[in-house]
Amino acid sequence: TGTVTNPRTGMDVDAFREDIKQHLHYTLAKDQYSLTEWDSYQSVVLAVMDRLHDRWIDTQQRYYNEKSKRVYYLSMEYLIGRLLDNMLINLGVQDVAAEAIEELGFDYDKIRAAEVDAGLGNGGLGRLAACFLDSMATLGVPAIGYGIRYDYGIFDQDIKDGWQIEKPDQWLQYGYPWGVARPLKKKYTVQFYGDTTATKDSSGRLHFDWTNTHNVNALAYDTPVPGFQNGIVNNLRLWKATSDEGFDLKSFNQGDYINAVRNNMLEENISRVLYPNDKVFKGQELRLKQEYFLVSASLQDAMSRFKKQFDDFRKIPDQMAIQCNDTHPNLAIPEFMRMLMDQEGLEWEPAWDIVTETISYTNHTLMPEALEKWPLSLMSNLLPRHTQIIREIDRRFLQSIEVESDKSSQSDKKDRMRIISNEMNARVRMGRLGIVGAKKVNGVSELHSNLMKKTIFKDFAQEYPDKFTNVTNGITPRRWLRQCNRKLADLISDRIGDDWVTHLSQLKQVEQFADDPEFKESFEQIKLENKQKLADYIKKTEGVTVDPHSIFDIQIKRIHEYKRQLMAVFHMITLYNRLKENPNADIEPRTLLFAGKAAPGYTMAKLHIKLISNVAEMINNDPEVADTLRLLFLPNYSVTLAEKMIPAADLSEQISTAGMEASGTGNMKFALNGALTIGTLDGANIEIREQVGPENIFIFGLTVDEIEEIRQNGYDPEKICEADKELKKVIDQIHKGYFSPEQPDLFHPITNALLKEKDYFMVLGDYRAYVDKQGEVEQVFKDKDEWFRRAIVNTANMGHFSSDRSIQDYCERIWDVEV
Ligand code: DL6
Repeated sequence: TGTVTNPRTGMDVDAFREDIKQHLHYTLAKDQYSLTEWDSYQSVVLAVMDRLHDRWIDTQQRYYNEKSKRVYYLSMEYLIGRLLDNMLINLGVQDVAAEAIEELGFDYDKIRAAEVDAGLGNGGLGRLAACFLDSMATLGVPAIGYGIRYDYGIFDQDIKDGWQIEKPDQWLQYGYPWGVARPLKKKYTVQFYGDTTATKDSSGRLHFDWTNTHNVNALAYDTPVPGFQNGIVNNLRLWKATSDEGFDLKSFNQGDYINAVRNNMLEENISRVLYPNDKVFKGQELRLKQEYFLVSASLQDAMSRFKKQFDDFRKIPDQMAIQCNDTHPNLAIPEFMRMLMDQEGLEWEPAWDIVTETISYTNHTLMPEALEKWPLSLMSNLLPRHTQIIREIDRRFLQSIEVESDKSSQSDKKDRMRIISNEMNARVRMGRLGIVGAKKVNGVSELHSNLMKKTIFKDFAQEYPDKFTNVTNGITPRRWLRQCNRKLADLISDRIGDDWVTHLSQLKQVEQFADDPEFKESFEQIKLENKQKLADYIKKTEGVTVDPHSIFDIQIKRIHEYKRQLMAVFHMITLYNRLKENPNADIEPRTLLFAGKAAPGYTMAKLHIKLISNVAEMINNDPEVADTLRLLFLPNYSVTLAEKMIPAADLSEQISTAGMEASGTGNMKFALNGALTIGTLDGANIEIREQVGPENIFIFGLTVDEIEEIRQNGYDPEKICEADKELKKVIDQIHKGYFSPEQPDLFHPITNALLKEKDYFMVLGDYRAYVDKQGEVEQVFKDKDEWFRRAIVNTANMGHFSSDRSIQDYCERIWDVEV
């Protein structure tokens, strides 16, 4: 795995141990008297980094020498989590390192735990980017991930008295040993504000200048991304905003040193903090600055790499594929046009051909409130030249579209398709810009890609039928099985070898053991051990005892009305009511676990957390039910917490309103680890059902078409509530303060949203189907043989959901890169 000749970076225990010792002494100046957990962790990281560096340099040199086409993945989010295990596994030295660490008298588990999660993302979109990095390196795709090195990633969540409290994420407090600052030979300056002027040159050609700008520097921090045991190390390059003395020259010249420096801080604010909103567009200027900052720095970097080896710009599409992770980096389109025209002197048409052969865009949501629509006034002030270019893109686009002959429908269609909306407060629609300027546009599951073409981008799909494609999401089997569930990984490898780690479809072979008693027993035993471990964690952190023999029913994801955590709570309350009415009711012991963050400004989601907490309080403290039911909201959901919870799950909750979850990726992680899914026909659940077979997944609820029909015919949640005694009781209890006796009207916003405001997410519409399906779950769970047969079949059929397959699809369908 790579060419290593230096004895210092040997892959054996002795070399490892000695290197760690050297770092402790010579890099960190620590001895046994002053050593802290952080120091031990850091010395291990430094030793791992030593081993990555040879391969990192080799890989990058090879890409250069082979003039490889590069994939530039642009993402505002990378939810990479902890890296130590990931690095060791991919280098193939996890056991070696563990031994070296133990020989030094350190505790491997404690060292792992000393690492802080790099939480530079909100949820699915950011975690997907992280899985893709792993897969691109594993497949040997010459890729660079570009992002922002936020000083503060996703906030830390505390739960106080049942309410979410946000605290700043201090991930950089002691430095980040996986990320190295790389002052580049050429400084990248990112411009903002200023004026544009057009001048004619001697040949009469218009030339545009962008002057009087505020400038910010982009400093690169690189983190190595090793492939799985293949000697390849790609790069994740995160930009930090810095300013230098050049910035506020005026203050400096006037001797106002303090103010000049203070203003520098304003510019550095660009990379200060990750916006914590999941699926709401807020339109703040600082966010637009962040987006442009990422785009500008990354494209400068990509272009300078290109120009080192090529001088014919027409070669760009053969040398680069740029992928925009959602619309957030879609300013890449006008920015690339600006660079090619204003800096490199190309005319519009050839520049446009290059851009539209190079940049592609992934859509991750259909929710209207998430779509980026920047006020034109804001954009033209911050990015005047880009705004001109977008206007011109829009003008040419509208001119080009074929419209029906009659005038009225012609203007209708044009109005519907404008990039810059034709309204009083005009807005720039970033999705449309992405479609017009991109080579390909993809959705993230079959259903989502189809709905995208049928709903929000219908006119565009008709206009550009070949631009639209699907790439179903995936997850990396390295982290989401090999790393988080070592015992299951080993059990599988024992039977079928370990090729599955990079060829996940090999798992299919496991299906033959679905009825093999020995295999099944081991599978079951491992699940139980994982549940016990999670139970220990819960005991330690929450002080609550949970029974590892109960059904571990888990919903972990952002808290959002469309994800319907509410429905799972309603089910729990229903079980509670049944038990209270009849202490002998036949109810299978169940532990319902939630974790997830709510956007700080999302009042309703925060109230959902409070409801869960209050119901938990009541259930867990009621001796009449506490042997059967347990409910917990585990604070501060993170990649690390997911790695503890997913291997311990029996039941995976994927219960979004059909049509609203673009894909989901948690659903794949759970099934891979042998949990059965209870879910709606939404996002990738549909493809999971196809893969595992309908008899091995608990599907319930309204379909997209049914929902549309019901909406058209008038949906009446009050009627549904009145007709269902159990549901009515749940709603009444919540409304009347049964779970909030000190403030009986506390949860009125919830019940009002469901009844008065017509339950947009159709929680009531799906409640009965869900509760009934949960009854089926209980029946199957009683039959352990059948349950684990299904669990094994689930694991065995997850091959399709490897992010390696997703990346292969991107390479074939979008990037034109051979793998
Ligand atoms: O594609 C990754 C992930 C999907 O699995 C989720 O279903 C989807 O909700 C999520 N989308 C976003 C979009 N956010 N914004 N804007 O996070 O993407």
